[in-house]
Amino acid sequence: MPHPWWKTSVVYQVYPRSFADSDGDGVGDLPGLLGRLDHIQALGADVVWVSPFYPSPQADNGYDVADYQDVDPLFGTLADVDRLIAALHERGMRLMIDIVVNHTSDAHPWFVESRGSSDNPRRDWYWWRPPRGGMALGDKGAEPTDWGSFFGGPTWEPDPASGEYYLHLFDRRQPDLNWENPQVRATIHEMLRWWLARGVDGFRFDVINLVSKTIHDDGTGIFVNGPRIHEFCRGMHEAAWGSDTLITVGECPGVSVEHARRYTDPAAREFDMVFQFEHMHVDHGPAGRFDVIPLDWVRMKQVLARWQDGLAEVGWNSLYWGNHDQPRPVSRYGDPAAYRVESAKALATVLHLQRGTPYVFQGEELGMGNYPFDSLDQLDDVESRNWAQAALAAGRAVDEVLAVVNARGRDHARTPMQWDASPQAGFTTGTPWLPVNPDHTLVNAAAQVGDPESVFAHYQSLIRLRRQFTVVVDGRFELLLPEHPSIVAFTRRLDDQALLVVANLSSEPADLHLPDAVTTEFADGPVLLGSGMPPAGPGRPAKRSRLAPWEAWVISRGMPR
Ligand code: TEU
Repeated sequence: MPHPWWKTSVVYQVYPRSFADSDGDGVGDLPGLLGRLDHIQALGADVVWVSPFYPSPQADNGYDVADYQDVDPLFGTLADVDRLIAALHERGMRLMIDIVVNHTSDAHPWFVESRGSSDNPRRDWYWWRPPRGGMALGDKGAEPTDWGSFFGGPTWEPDPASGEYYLHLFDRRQPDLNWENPQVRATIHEMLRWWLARGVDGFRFDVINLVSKTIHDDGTGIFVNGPRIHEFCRGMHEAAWGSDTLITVGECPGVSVEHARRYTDPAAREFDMVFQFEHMHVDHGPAGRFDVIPLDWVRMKQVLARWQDGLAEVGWNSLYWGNHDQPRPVSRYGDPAAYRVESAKALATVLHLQRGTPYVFQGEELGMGNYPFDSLDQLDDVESRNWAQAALAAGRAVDEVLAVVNARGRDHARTPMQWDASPQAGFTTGTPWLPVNPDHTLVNAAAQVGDPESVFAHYQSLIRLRRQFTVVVDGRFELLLPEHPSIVAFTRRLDDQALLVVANLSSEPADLHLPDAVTTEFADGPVLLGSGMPPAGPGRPAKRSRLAPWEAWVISRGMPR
């Protein structure tokens, strides 16, 4: 059975506000993206995922949609989307758009009507509830449930006009849609068909596993992987794209391997893959994102191996270290100060040679790092601002709060793309909405494209390996050295082909003791790709007993040369 096309794909994520600004207003836009497709094509990615560009008050930078079938003038026009689709298709590339339907913006006409009056036909398009237990609106504990918003505070916003609360799992300007209402589901299906008719090739579904909710009068209920979630996801698949082969990924906070098998089992006809978060939470303490704990690679390897094994027979993994919601990988997991290039390459090798579809977030292919925020006023992200405010109100010192946000904030991913060393990094001729990272004079595309030693070139090589060797796409994953504190080593096997991948994810040298059988098997195998290796290292890599900081390589066996 031939692969669906997306199984050999590599997806490049574009955050339109920060990618390329064509009109000098300091905010990226679609014509800017159109002008930079060569970069993405040269990298080797064949799918472009564009974060939301729809009309929006930008309370959450577009993840608060006020019209699903148009483009915010900030980003351009529908004609620009059509041009983008045509240009990508001419290049043999595809477009994946971001579908945010767990919630809308509070400026969306649906919500304006729903809020308008309790007997408005759209009232039931959202979750309205009276205060609990006969209490008065706004009383402490009167919220219909005790749920906490992802962005801090309660999930219920009081509406004095109607004396009721409405639900928002994220910001209060992002009211949740009521998917129990069949009209809501039918309207979303229609909207997806409308975009498909326009030529888009796939969808990224924002927090899609939160759309099935139960809310009981006693204040209990659930919203993660709710009781009708598979019915809703399958219903959407059947109604919107049926058996057309799109690329679809469901963002699913709180999803387990077991759940993911159900969401991504082709027979279930829901999604091709999901974004899971377990590997993103290895350095999160019990209080979540802003509860900073040290990274433990042994725990990280356990998570990665569990997902590789868990979806080996059924389903499919997405592979990512970063996106617009995460700090920059080289700063979070690497060593941008002493080993930026080596650590960026080693992290990429470990990710791209696993089984699944890799996602490259804009700038990751250049080794872009976190921005050195030196004041809380510089923050834009609603989640970080809310958390900082609450932390200060709880008496935490400004410096401490700044240090935490500098470790975990989402704004790091959202600083402008670094195209060259010019004052605004070639991103804009105006004043960027977020400051350009001062390291752009060193870390930029112009300095890397064409340089065989660059991080960019390393990503090109990894993507070429995926295209060249089916073992990279389909090979079974087997973790080696699970207890080693810094070395990530694994094999991939498919029929008589095999790869050995070894990386020392530390700024300290590390002793390597591979199982004898593995050493023997790969002793004479050619190095398909290596980085951070000491010049003319002593002997064949697989026989080596010591790895340099951030040294990484992949050796093959039984591959046609
Ligand atoms: O993100 C959902 C999500 O998981 C993150 O918001 C995360 O939970 C949060 O940062 C907690 O630390 C999606 C989008 O990717 C994100 O940009 C949006 O802000 C969010 O949904 C709401 O639409």
